[in-house]
Amino acid sequence: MRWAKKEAILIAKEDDLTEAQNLLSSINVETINTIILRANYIPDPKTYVGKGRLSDLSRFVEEHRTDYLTLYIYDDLRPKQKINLLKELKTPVKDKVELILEIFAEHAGSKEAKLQIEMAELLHTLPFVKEWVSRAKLSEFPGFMGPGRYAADAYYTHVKRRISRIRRELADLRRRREVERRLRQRRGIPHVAISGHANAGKTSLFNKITASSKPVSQKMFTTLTPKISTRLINGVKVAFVDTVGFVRKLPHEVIEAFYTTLEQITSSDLTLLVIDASEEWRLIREKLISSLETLSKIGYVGRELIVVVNKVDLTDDEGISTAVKVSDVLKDMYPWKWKIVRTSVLKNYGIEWLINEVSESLGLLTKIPQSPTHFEKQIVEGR
Ligand SMILES: Nc1nc2c(ncn2[C@@H]2O[C@H](COP(=O)(O)OP(=O)(O)O)[C@@H](O)[C@H]2O)c(=O)[nH]1
Ligand SMILES: [Mg+2]
Repeated sequence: MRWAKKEAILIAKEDDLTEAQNLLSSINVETINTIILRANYIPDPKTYVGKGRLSDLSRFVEEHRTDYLTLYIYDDLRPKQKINLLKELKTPVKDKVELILEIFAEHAGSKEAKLQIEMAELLHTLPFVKEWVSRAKLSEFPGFMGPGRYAADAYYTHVKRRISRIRRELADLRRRREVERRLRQRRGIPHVAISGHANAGKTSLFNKITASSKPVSQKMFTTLTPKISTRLINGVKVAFVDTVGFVRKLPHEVIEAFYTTLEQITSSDLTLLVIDASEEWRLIREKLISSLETLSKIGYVGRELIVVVNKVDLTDDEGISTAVKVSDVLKDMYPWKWKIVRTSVLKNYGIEWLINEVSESLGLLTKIPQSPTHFEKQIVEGR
């Protein structure tokens, strides 16, 4: 079976552009057209983009139409705006919340996380469905969005029922979760979670460590593959988990789903926090601090943390100055044991050191002594 490549038209404010692009490429969506809005752009209340832009867009969609073309607007959309866009463009339209949920869905390991995401999706859809129902009643929608008011009504009822069903299932699952966690611990495979913001290099590192090469162009297939894989370290099987990326300014509707998706970190024996050393320090610092706050919020406490300073091939000092600054932040903010390892996944630099440190942290070996100067430069430790 062949899977067609998903294509996107992206609309984002300039401040959010890089983040939006990173998120899209992390789910293998190819952006074929990007519209950048001023940071202080005030959306058109009817169509978000405004009349002129909409007719340009409409022409573009007409010329590039496939079943896999989606318009992503990296912002909040009101029901009215979304419906008008759908009506005019006749191609799927997704807003920021929907994009983020699409990414969570790829990483959701447990049934609980999957349900939590579906629930967030449904709750987010509800206002759109309501708008659709009321327009169908005015018979404003004879064609595109379904056969009319009965279909719209039925769908609305279906969504409401599904939401209450999920609520009950989630309550059930929560009760069983503790039991499952204890079982998993008894099974005895240590779990290492790979965390960090989008584009830091988590998936690359995961692939490198577990030597799994994921198909990048087959979106459906990657989605079905659990992002967990094992590797033998000193004869012991260790599971690595590629977790969902942290996102700045997370919309409140998705926070619960986000935390549940991150339970792979909460239940891990060790977490790696990957950061991109090629970014500006201001940005690295902001992301590092918010990551440490997220880790503590989801209950990753009392455990060791390995910060992986990645992409050092793009720095002119092999990431040393970044590692030093990172260690200052950790001294202030991370009250438990931590280490910093500098890597370049791309150039295969530092990976063996990292494995060695993981192994030591999990208690799988006593540390191989290295010459002190060499060692000090390579790995910084605290507490
Ligand atoms: N220069 C450089 N690029 C890297 C390195 N590690 C990852 N990348 C690139 O960074 C981008 C994001 O990597 P990815 O693993 O998808 O990041 P994720 O979003 O954290 O999973 C990709 O284009 C990778 O090829 C590295 O060490 N050096
Ligand atoms: Mg990734």
